[in-house]
Amino acid sequence: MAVMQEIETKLNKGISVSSNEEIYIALLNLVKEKAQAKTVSYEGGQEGKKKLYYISAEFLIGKLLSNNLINLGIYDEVKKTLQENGKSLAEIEEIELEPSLGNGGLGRLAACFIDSIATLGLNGDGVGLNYHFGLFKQVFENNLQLETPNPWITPESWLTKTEKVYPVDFGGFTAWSVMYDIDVIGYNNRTTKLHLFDIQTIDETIVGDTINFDKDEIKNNLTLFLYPDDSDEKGRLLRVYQQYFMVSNAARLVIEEAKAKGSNLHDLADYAAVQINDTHPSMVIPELIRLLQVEGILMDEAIEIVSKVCAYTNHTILAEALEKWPIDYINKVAPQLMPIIRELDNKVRATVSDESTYIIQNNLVHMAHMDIHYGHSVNGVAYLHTEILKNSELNNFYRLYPEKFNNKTNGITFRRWLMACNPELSDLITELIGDGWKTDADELEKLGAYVNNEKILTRLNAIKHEKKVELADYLKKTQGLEMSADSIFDIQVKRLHEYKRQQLNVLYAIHKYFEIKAGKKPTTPITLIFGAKAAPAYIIAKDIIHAILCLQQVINNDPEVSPYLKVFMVENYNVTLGEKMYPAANISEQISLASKEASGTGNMKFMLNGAVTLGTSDGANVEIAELVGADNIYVFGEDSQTVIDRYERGDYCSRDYYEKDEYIKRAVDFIVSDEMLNAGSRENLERLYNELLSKDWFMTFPDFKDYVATKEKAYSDYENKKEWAEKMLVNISKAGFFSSDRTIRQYNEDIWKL
Ligand code: 26V
Repeated sequence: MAVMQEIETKLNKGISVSSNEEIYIALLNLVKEKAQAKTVSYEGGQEGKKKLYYISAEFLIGKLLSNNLINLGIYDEVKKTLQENGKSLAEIEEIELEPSLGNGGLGRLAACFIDSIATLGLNGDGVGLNYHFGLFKQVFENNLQLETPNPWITPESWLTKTEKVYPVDFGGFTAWSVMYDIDVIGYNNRTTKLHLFDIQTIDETIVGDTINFDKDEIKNNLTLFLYPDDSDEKGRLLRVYQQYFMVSNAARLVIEEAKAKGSNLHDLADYAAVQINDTHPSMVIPELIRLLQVEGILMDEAIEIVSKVCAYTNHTILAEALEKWPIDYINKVAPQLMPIIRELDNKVRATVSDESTYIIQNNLVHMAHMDIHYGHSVNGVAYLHTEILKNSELNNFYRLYPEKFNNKTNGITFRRWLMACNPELSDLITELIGDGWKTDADELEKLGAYVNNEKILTRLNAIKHEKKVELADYLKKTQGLEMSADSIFDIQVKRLHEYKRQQLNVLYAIHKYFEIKAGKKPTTPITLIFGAKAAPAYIIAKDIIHAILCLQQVINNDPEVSPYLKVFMVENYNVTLGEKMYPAANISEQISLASKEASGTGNMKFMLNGAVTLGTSDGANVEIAELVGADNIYVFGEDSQTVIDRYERGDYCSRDYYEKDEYIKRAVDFIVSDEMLNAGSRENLERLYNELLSKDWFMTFPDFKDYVATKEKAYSDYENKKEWAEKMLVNISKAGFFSSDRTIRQYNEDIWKL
């Protein structure tokens, strides 16, 4: 049946006489039906014996309609059909609410991975939690971030309620789960599933206008929010409840599905691979051991089986982000796990002399230690990151188990991050090299043949300009921000964290403001765009947001400066906004302190869309630099070893830099100037000022001078439109390596072996 008829059958009337809401629901149900038709079954002989369970506390999937239409191969037809009936697919997409089921990179990576798993036709599902509100929605008031609830579940949604329910035993009470599924539609391939577990007794009415709620009644609140505020005891405890609920359900699913395929559980590793995405799902190890014991398998064998099934991915080297749960918490939440965890720890103590690797230390359970001792694989997420894990952060473990360590450089799905968000560029690429790149990303290399082709370079520039106009229009309409597409779009979008150093970009903006006042005007005006959410309890991160918003007010209202420099902070940066921002960027800011950003994936999205990176030698930037060559990236700052050594010596003194460098002093002092204090709050601005002067823990001052010089070089190179377009083209042509299809192939070859 033609798509037109299919939609109208769902609508039970003509498209042209239907509302956008009705059409959205018709499309949603049509897609679900088509997805269902592409699921495969073990009984049907199409599904393999071994299955991957990618367990993750976060799946930042973003809106699904467009992506699903693309992966089903009907996007163009639907768009055209709607157009012919006076409707706009873009407007219909606006109706869908974004499920914000993740914080940032880690959650978005999981979403890219399940897309690639389905696209490669691999037998693997995602397993996570069905948060009702997800991450908070960010609103700005008085130049400050406020957090409000962000509901996304509507009566008709991508969720399908399944029959699967499990009792989960917590200390003192039992709660029943219910499993919801979201179809994961591979590009021209099969459908797999994202299983999201919910608690049957969830009570949304607990939530009012804020993200504060009664954290006591676990039965009613377990899946309300993603990572609720963990600055207080109850919040942290709730997080342990969430984690145990997630893995207990996952473990049952693993065992049940393996048994259904004929496993006797002694051979579980032939039926299941479990990927532990950071330490949030680590309790799956003792939980699986426990369930195997319930099934009659003895402890030692159960441990051996589980070790063959489980593999762990590390996503950060920040010590404060490595989870360590008090024994008391685990005893309260899941007392049945503690004897098993003790046994696991005792076995380590009996055989390993290095005490730093023990699982239980000072009454804390080190989750990553459990994963490394009792999983068969430990991987980092970029070359440099894995090297740092092996040689510094996890060196004690690397010496015990060198064979377990491996690198899997992150990737992104090109379906969402090019085909869907930048159809103009996607079409140009296909026109030039055919559409093989859509399934074999390495084919993008063929674009290299066009680096000297002026016509193509001109078209590339035209597309970039068009995407800038689109972004400018969108931000004007939705947020009242006014920017000119004729300026340089220099964009930094990512979570707000001191190590990512948005504050360094802020210091640059202030520096430039003074330079312009002094008469040094840029040839092309500069637009600095930020987007970032700060964790609700992360005080300094919120102060940095405050500083950016104050600066936006001061600079954009200064008639002397604003024709040449503007600063914007977009509100509520999320996947949907990212899809509009990456294609519009000229410069991609990746300025984390070297050694601190495990990989980054935004850097890849910018590159793929023809932005040129301005970055430190950190995370995957290192691999980008190697691929594109020194002429096509702007690298600055100290390298990771210099940084690691300085931390080791502990002799960094930010005040020394401040006193010796007049430009640093001028920029830092401006944070508490009358202009800024007029726009904002003394308390926040002084706190940031003092933090930089007394700590600057992430060493912005040592990199400041090089950052300014390198950024100026990039801006001046931008003036040569042709050469800049060449850089864009080289970046796009070398981006194939960062397809998550490549990453997933490597996970499968080295770890899962499906
Ligand atoms: C978590 C926390 C929690 C509490 C205190 C501070 C803090 C700081 C960082 C984190 C991040 C946890 C893990 C994470 O999201 N890592 C990100 O994973 C991405 C996908 O691998 C990677 O691209 C990013 O570089 C990495 O930061």
